[in-house]
Amino acid sequence: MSQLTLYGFAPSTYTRTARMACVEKGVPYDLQPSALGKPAYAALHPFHKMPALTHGDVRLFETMAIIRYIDEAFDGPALQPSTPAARARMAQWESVVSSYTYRTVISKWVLAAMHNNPAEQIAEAAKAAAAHLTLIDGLVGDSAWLAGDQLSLADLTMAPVLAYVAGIPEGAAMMAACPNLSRVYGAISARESFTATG
Ligand SMILES: N[C@@H](CCC(=O)N[C@@H](CS)C(=O)NCC(=O)O)C(=O)O
Repeated sequence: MSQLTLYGFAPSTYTRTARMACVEKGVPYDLQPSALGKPAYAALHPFHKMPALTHGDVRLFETMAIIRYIDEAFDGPALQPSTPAARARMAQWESVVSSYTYRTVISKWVLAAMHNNPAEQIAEAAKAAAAHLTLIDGLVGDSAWLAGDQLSLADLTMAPVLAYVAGIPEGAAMMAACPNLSRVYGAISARESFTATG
C-alpha cells in the first residue's frame, strides 16, 4: 500500500482537517512541510496553499477534494452521510466554513490578533467574529453533528477553526454564548482525531 503524504504545517486549520480525516479512517499518513512560495511546490499546489496530498500516483490539492478522497479510497467508518439531503447539508457546511467562517474568524480576527495588529482593528474583527458565530450557532440548532446525527467531513472542517476560537479567552466567551456550536465542538474535540492532531 502506498504511503499517503500530506503537505502542510500543523497549525494550519485545513491541514488539520485532512489529518483528522486520516485519523478517523485509521489511515497512516506522513506530514511534510509545504514549500509555500517555492516554484517546485506548484507541482503539488498550483495556488501555493496547504494542504496538498500525494498517494501513489494520486496528487490532490483543495481540502474538500482531499478529505473526500481519504474517505472514499480507504476502508473505515464512512465520513459522509448516505442520504442526499444530509450529504448536501454536509457540503453546505463545508462551503460555509471555506467561504465565510475561515475568512471572518481566522483571516480577519485570529491572525490579526496573533500579529498584534492595531487594537481597533482587532476589536472590530472580534465583533464580526462573534456575530458570525452567533449566526452559525442558530443554523446548527439541535443537531448532534453539523450534517445531522453522524460525524461527517463538515465537523472535521469546522473543528480546527473553532479550536482557535476556544483557545483565545475572548473566543472562549464567544463560544460559551453559542450553546449549539459548543455542543458540537465538545463532541468533536473529545475524539482522538482532534486530540492527536492538536
Ligand atoms: N481553498 C483551500 C484553502 C487552503 C488555505 O487557505 N490554507 C491556508 C492554511 S489553513 C494556507 O495555505 N495559508 C498560507 C497562505 O495563504 O500563504 C483549501 O480548501 O485547501
